[in-house]
Amino acid sequence: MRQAKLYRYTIPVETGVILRNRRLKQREGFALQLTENGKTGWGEIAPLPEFSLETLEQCEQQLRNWTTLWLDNQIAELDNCVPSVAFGVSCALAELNGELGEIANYRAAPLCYGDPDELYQELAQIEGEKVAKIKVGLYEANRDGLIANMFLEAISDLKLRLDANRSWTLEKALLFASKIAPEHKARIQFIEEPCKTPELSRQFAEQTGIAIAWDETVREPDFLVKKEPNLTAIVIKPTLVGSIQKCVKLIEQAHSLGLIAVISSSIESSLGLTQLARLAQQYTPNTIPGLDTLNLMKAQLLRQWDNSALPMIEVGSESLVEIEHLCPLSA
Ligand code: OSB
Ligand code: MG
Repeated sequence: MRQAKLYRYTIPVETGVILRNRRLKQREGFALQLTENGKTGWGEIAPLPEFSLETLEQCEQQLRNWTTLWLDNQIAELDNCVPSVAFGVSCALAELNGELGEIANYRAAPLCYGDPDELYQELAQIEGEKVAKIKVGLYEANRDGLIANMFLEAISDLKLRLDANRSWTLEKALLFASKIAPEHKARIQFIEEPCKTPELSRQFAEQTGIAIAWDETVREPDFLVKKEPNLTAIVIKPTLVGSIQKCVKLIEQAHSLGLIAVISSSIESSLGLTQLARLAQQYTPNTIPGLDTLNLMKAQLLRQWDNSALPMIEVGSESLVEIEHLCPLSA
């Protein structure tokens, strides 16, 4: 017999500069638990304000509809669901069916929130491939360029990922690039979406020889993975893209074209984040995923992230409330 429980969670969070226009204080979403023949699977459904187009109310409605069909053994399509629902439900199903490997890729590209000293200390502890990510485009392009160049200068085996979230004009992006010493440019693994449009970002890459990656562009309705000059990677944020199956298709297309596919966080709780780390291990084992966001949160949810010391929210806590327990109508 099948059973489903739907929970609603709230976790205090400090998103800082990650969300540019809004400082989230609370991360809110759903956890779905599916049970069948004594096995269970969990999924997290957490649309990200400012990035997701769907609301929590829409998600709840779709989750209830999908679950009702599933309990009744009817074919419940995920393709018609909003991305956060499709991703979370596909995770619960994949766990239930034993299709999501247990091993997680906890290697992180440490995120720099503006203080170079902090990043410097974090990098010193990393063994193996040193990759860091810096958010740029928040302050002076000039300053961003000086800081990036300083890191590349100071740490000779460092590779940098930069992320401008489409904030620069071509002129500002070129100003940034002018501060990077030519011999350091190749160690910028990519800069995500430097300019306000993909076309300007292409021009930036062509003029500077600095590699770029698509993130926002991947989520545009007509997006197709293509090989382009100076494009090294696509960033995949499953909560914003959709089901595991849809993400895997993108990963396979990217790999077949020689592009890196980076699985990345939409600030999920440790429940979704550990599943992203497992997906990364399974489908992009040679790439460091972009999952260094747990520390924005004040607690973990149901699953332990690596060796994090954050307190754990379990079932029964007032931060994780059961809102529905569904059994098949025929039972
Ligand atoms: O722009 O990549 C982004 C998190 C939430 C929303 C948008 C973004 C992010 C991240 C996640 O940067 C961390 C990463 O990708 O390394
Ligand atoms: Mg990005």
